[in-house]
Amino acid sequence: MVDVVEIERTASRAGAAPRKTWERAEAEALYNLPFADLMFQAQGVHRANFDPNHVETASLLSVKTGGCPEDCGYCSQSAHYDTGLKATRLMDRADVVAVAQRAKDAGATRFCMAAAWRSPKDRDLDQVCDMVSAVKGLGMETCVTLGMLTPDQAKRLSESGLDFYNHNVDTSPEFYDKIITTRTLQDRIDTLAHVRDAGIKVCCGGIVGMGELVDDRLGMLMLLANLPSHPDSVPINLWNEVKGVPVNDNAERPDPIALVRLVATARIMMPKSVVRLSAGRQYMTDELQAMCFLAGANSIFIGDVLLTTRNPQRDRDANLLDRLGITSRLA
Ligand code: SAM
Ligand code: DTB
Ligand code: SF4
Repeated sequence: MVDVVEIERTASRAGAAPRKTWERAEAEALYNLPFADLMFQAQGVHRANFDPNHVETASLLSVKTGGCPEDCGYCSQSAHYDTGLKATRLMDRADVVAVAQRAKDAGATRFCMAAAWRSPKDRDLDQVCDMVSAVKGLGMETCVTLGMLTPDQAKRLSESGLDFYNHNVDTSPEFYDKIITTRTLQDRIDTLAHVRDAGIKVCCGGIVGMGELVDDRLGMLMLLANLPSHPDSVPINLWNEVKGVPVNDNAERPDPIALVRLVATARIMMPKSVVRLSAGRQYMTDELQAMCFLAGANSIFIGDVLLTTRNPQRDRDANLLDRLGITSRLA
């Protein structure tokens, strides 16, 4: 079991005091408000902080796929499970830049490069830094997710011009050990502190639909909202089904209304964070996605694949945003 108090203490040592320490009862009370009242509050907070008719569009590329030594029970890329995925080496910079250019042409403003590592080797990090500089040169925002970082590695990424680092808490402190055993939640909190200290913006969220309770989903939001500063981006992933991983045994897709409630609660608890409706949108109806945007979600991944799993087709996304009068680079 993870010691939440110790995590909060470490988090406080690492930076400024939390903006507001959310108590469980407060988060629960928000989440359980009558639906119309919850949506009204979330809309108020959203409109006070963002253009309610704009959604950010990001694109993902797996620059190093599979063969990962971690045992994250949801992931197609873990070497612990037989998912049928072929491991690859780190891509060449020129190939990455070509994909980024195509993503930009297709309407993406941010390009996120992911590697299936526990943590990068210094030689690999040099190559990723080169990729970051080159993609920035295209005029796109950059994000990478490479696993755990040392303070020095975070500094080097910052010097390469990196805008965001994605590193998720994934789930609640109470559920964490049922999903991952090879690295602790505290390891992740430490990496987030190194990223923040290096002046890189933090992208941090998690996954729902892995068999967790509503209490765990709220515990995850509390963990995020009680970090020393709110993550700049909060990806909320719906577990994208992968054959051969342990999560299959307990996975249950959340009730759609529960998902909207969660997004609205995230919006209220982290008013200025961009909330990204991340993996799993292909399971959602247009109406459910529209409700999530009303609840305060204001970013999506575009492109037919995420890292190794499916995402809605570009035309479906463009058509949905168009019907909602939402501006993005997709239009
Ligand atoms: N290896 C790095 C790490 O885990 O820190 C970076 C890549 S990893 C794929 C990034 C995040 O993607 C994970 O933390 C998890 O939240 C999310 N993710 C991975 N597989 C997923 C799946 N099948 N469905 C939804 N989200 C997933
Ligand atoms: C995040 O929270 N979601 C993205 C990004 N960070 C790297 C990853 C989603 C991965 C979905 C599973 C896959 O395609 O392999
Ligand atoms: Fe490896 Fe990241 Fe997948 Fe975990 S989520 S197995 S660390 S690639």
